Amino acid sequence: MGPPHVQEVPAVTTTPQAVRRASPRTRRPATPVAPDPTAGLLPQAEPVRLLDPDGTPLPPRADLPAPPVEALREMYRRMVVGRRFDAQATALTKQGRLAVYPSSRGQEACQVGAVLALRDDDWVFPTYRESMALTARGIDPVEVLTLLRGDGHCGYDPTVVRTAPQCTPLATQCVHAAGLAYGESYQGRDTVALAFIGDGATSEGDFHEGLNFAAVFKAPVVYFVQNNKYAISVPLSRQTAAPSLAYKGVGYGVPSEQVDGNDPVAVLAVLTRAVAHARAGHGPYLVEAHTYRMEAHTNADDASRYRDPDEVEAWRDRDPVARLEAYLRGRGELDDAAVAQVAAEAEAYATDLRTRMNAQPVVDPLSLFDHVFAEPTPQLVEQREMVRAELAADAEGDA
Ligand SMILES: Cc1ncc(C[n+]2csc(CCOP(=O)(O)OP(=O)(O)O)c2C)c(N)n1
Ligand SMILES: [Mg+2]
Repeated sequence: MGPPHVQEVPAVTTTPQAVRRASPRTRRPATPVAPDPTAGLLPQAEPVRLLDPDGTPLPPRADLPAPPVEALREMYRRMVVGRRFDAQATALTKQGRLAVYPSSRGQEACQVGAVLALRDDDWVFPTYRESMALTARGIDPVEVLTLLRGDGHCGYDPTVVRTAPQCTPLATQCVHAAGLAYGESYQGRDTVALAFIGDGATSEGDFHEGLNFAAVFKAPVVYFVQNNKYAISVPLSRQTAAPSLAYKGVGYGVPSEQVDGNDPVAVLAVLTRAVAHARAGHGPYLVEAHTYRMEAHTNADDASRYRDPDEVEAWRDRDPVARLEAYLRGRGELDDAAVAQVAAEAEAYATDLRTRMNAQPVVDPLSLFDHVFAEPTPQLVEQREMVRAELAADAEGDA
């Protein structure tokens, strides 16, 4: 009850049922019901899931074609090799061969599913967490790890492998992806750009600006949020009050979906549909995958200070690699021999990486000034000369 001088005003309802009920009593003509402006934009209430956590298939869905089994076998292979790569990279930090490594263990279905949903001539805009996606894309793992070794430059040529350098400033890749995708469509090409982003980074302005620009200009971008539940030590509950991150699309007119990110079949199916939407000229698409970061944020972080070990154990039961293996075995598409063959391939991949990472790279400090601008600015030329003179003086001092 409000104060006595304030008249109680009945709540305004706009549901079609309310309009129908009110009409006969007031004898006014029925108010036409406007079409739902959010139709096709909102995600399903529950994340899309096609496999149970133990790999048992769920009933097929009419709205979502199942990926071909050959693609799933290839997904399994790349996920197993990817997991071994990830473990090797973590070990290299302990040996002092890598400065820092953000693991994506537990996120294999997302990392590999995104790559398999794209064509080789599409573009990927990764964050620091996506080393596994880049190796799954076929980029040399030593080149992938170059930045994380402390080199000032990305180890691969982005224009050759159609993959931007891994972004550490959160969400900046969202605007880069929108710009590139718009440029490609403007020139009549049907390239799609996929931008990875974390749950925490959806709170950054660049995520919203990228989404808005892409929607207004119908840029063919898939924004792929890997909601791994933490932004370093900040849990999702302190990050957002939205029902789920996929609901952030509707405000920009971007169709969105949420998916079980540890269900490889669902991830590939949902991302394939999102990429097809963008390629067909309908503009951007937002996908949120519910997954979990099994390791600490990086090797420099101690996750036991802010995470309950029981929570981690519960996610171990939803392991995406074991889930896909069980599914493929159940369909007769994978046997012990095939599993052993993939494991041997993964081991050889890790051995080769270890051997090549043992070679100490020689980095010329002056290369820091290369590739910043096509034509260096006068300030850069001056700074480069200062560094060169200092290095020369040091060398003389040593002699
Ligand atoms: C603009 C900016 N602010 C802060 C940071 C520091 N930072 C690095 S990673 C990170 C957490 C990001 O979490 P999330 O987006 O969920 O990605 P995840 O690491 O979980 O993959 C923060 C705050 C940064 N790199 N850039
Ligand atoms: Mg996160």
